[in-house]
Amino acid sequence: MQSNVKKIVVMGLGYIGLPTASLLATKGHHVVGVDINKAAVDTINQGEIHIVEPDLDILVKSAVHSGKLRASLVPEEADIFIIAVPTPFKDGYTPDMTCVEAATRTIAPFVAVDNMIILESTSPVGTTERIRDILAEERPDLFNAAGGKTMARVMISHCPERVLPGQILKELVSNDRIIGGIDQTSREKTAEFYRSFVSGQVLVTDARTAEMAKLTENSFRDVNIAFANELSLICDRLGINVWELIELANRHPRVNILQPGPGVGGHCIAVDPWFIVSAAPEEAKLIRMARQVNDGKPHWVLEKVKSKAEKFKHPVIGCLGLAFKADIDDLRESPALEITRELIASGVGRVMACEPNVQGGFEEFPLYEIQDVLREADILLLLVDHQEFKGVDRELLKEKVVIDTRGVWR
Ligand code: SAJ
Repeated sequence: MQSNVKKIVVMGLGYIGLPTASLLATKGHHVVGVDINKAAVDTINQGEIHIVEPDLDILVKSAVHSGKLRASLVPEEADIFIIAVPTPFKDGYTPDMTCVEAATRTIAPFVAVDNMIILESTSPVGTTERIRDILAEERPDLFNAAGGKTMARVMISHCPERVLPGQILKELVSNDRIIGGIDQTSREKTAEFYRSFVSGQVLVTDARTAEMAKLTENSFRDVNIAFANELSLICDRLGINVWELIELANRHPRVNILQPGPGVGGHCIAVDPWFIVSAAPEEAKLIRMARQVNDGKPHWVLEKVKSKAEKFKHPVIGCLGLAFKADIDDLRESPALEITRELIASGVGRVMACEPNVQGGFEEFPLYEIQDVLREADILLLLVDHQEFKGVDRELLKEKVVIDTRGVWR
């Protein structure tokens, strides 16, 4: 085996782990992707994918067919272990680290001296140190005690994933990366590994700063979206078009306001700020408030629809879009889905939902074609700025009550 070709185990084959594993395999490394989901493992071993992301199918197919990538339910010995498992929150908005801890304990028997362990999952501050402590507990032979300090004989770093769903393959290579090591060797050697496949800059720091940097990036976005969402409520009260307002204000050279919407969805921005709030509840006032503003927006939209529906005897409400953002099929934490479900449950009228990126329907409700919704609905509720909705003939909207939460039809 060439010295720069490594054996790599990737723990977790989701939106981050699978693209990463496939990319590394196409760079010539021998990659074993590990997941607890047998159906996902079988699908990948057939060269197919269980998630939707542009061009990922081609990459996975080529990685699997080259023999460099295979999926498995169990890890094995390797040079590098990458952990890319979910880090959700539990009741009370505290981080649920079960998957990271389980992945660490699962790889522990296979780790050898001089191996590299990399945590990519977005994690609360202190998680990389926690991985070190779990390993020290499971495998004391991987650590030296010197001068009262425990020195790891393995490299452990945090390299937070930063890719945008919908652009994962491009951003996996082009984004700058932050490497936070538990010691100098960890950060330098891990940075060297990332520089071998990343074209962006690779910046090094300590593990806690790297963890906080990732949480900060997503909180920055959440706070700024909350500002836009709060403006949309204020403008509604004052009879001002918020989209025109933002466009005008953004012509100032130092102003860059984001876009209001029906709320913030996805598994990242709606989750990660809570990791900061839970670690520093006294101080993180603005970050908590932003979460509350964004989480309150679906309810505001719901009330808006209900008040418009009052003037109809048997209102038909068309919900356009269910995904958490434009041109994807991802429904996780989606405010559009939440609003649609609550509208149905409220019994305020007949709801016709349309989601062009999802095939078939849902257990609780059917999906309709856009033409049928446009024809039959009294109230059109635009929830996601999908391409399919942007081109709708404005003439068809004239007879309808339109609630456009994304400013697509203004
Ligand atoms: N949204 C708005 N208004 C905006 C921008 C977004 O309402 O102006 C909404 C979207 O509709 C969506 C939510 O925010 O519901 C989040 O969408 P997004 O496109 O901003 O971000 P994500 O969650 O798809 O990906 C984010 C990215 N982080 C940043 O941009 C700082 C990505 O780079 C991260 O890798 C990802 O989180 C992650 O995995 O943490």
